[in-house]
Amino acid sequence: MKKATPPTTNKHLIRWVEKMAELCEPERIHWVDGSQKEYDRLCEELVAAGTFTRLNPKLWPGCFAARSTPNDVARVEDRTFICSLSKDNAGPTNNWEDPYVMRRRLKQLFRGSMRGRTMYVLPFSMGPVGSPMSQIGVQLTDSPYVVVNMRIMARIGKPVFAEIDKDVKRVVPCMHSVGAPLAAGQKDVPWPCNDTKYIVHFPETREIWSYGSGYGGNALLGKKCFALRIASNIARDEGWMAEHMLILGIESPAGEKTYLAAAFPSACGKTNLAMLIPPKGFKGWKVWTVGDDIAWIKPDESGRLRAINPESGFFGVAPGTSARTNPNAMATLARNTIFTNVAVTPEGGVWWEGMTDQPPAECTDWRGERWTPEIGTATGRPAAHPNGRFTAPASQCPSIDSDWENPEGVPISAIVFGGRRATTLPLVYQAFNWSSGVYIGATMGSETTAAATGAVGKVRRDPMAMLPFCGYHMGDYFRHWLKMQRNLTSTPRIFHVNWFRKDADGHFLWPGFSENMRVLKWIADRVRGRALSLESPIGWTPRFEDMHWEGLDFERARFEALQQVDRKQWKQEVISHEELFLDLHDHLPPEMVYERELLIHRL
Ligand code: TSX
Ligand code: MN
Repeated sequence: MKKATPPTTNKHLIRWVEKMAELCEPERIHWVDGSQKEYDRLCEELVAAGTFTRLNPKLWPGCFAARSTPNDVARVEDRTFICSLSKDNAGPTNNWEDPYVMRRRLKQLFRGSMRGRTMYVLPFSMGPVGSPMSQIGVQLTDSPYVVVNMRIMARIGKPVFAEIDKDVKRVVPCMHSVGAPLAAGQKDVPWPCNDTKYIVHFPETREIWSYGSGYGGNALLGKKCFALRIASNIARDEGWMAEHMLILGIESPAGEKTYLAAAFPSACGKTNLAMLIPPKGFKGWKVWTVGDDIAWIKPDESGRLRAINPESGFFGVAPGTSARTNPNAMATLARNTIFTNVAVTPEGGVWWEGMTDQPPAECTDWRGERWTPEIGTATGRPAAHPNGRFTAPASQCPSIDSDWENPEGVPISAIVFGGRRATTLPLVYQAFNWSSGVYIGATMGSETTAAATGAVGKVRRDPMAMLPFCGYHMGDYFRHWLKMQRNLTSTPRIFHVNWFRKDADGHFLWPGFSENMRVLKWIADRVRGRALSLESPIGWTPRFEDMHWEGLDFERARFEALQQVDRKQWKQEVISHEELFLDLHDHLPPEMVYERELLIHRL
């Protein structure tokens, strides 16, 4: 094996890389410097390997499209493990395996797993390099696709090695192999992966081991694995929060900025909200984007919460993204973007369902097969995979906030929970206080939309949108949320929103999208003590006259239907809260039981 001089003086790191190379037996080791030159060369190699198609530079400058194999298109929750020493610490909502047993199994899987391939040593910083809120990891991976995606999603390379060499921060080791070693002379495939997949977290030793997948959250280990599952453990131990939240700033015409963080389960349009453009009637108002997926939130010296976006790019779902639903996203992904599992047009462009009203006359679908609208209708196959993605630099977003890379983060005045609910949940309401807000987050749920994942329209509880991402017991996580209040001089106000309530005929009551600005404005006004509301059994709800209606003709009666708190429906709702709580019972903080009792009494 050829050996290069490591660009680091950190002995632990060098020794670990040597040990892992001995285990995985790669043909060569490449220390990633993170430069543009290196990125361009890796992209060239991916084109040569057939993994990437270079898009037409006149239409999509600096863009590439990749197709995965059909068995590697999404996160694999049933193959995701939290291997804490005690099963009890992982809780009933995580898969658990004994860390000693799992380590032995992983050693076997990784033995020789990189044969014939390059092992990339990829240092990354989650959060701006040098920020007191940032965390550092090093991912060893045999996937150049992962390296180029990580360069968009995180700060990588030389500046991070420099940070590691200061030796002041603990480095999280992240092992990744697609699990497809090459025999001598064996030809590679465009998307190597393995049918056997493991996404494994060791919370006590702060380690990640990922095997068999090259896709998104399974392989870009800085994101869900580190920034949520491992970071939630670090945050609990250190008194901060690692949350599955977007961060946005609302700016008034007077230039006053109010930042909020918001948690939504999938298929609620989180990225669309993060990049919202105010509608007519909001002259001089702006929404600024800090992040669309993850927030690290920490109390500052004065006892206020401040948040950073640990990522530097957007790994967004392509289908449904259009100039109508999210013009800022379309502008962001117009250049220097990697597309995965979308359709490619004969002109060298990309297309996905919902991008334009008219599909292209012909294209290559995400499986690499010829697709026409007629074939689509006949076979029922979409051109793009429903989980097809864009990986785009956050810096290219027209609405990116001036403080999005502030090492101190931005001050958080409000926390918003949301879900997709056809009934029961009003458009918006405000929690009475911190603990009733934690209850609202703990009991939030969303109706399923994808037929593939069970019954459509069934409410699935997803506390704080963290069910697949909390790296320890959900009950302890609620306790941590409650405890956070004690370190704060002022807590953010907590709200719940629902853009998806329907009338008796099954029509959406609320236009959503840009018009959500009206809700954001009420939230910002509430935070600053400027908007009135009514006390309802579930929390504070705006009256028609408390909302800004300029530019939208919206009937009072319709708003009242949207905001209605139906006691009968809510009694059913409280009963279904109990189902989740039963599972978590032995770790559930008593406050959650008290809040439920109070809610029942008010109903
Ligand atoms: O993202 C959405 N948002 C948030 C936008 C900032 N979506 C898309 C969800 C799938 C990812 C929404 N869909 C929203 C919403 O606020 N609301 C709806 C429901 C809806 C859909 C269509 C219409 C109205 C509401 N009306 C017309 O298409 C004309
Ligand atoms: Mn997410």
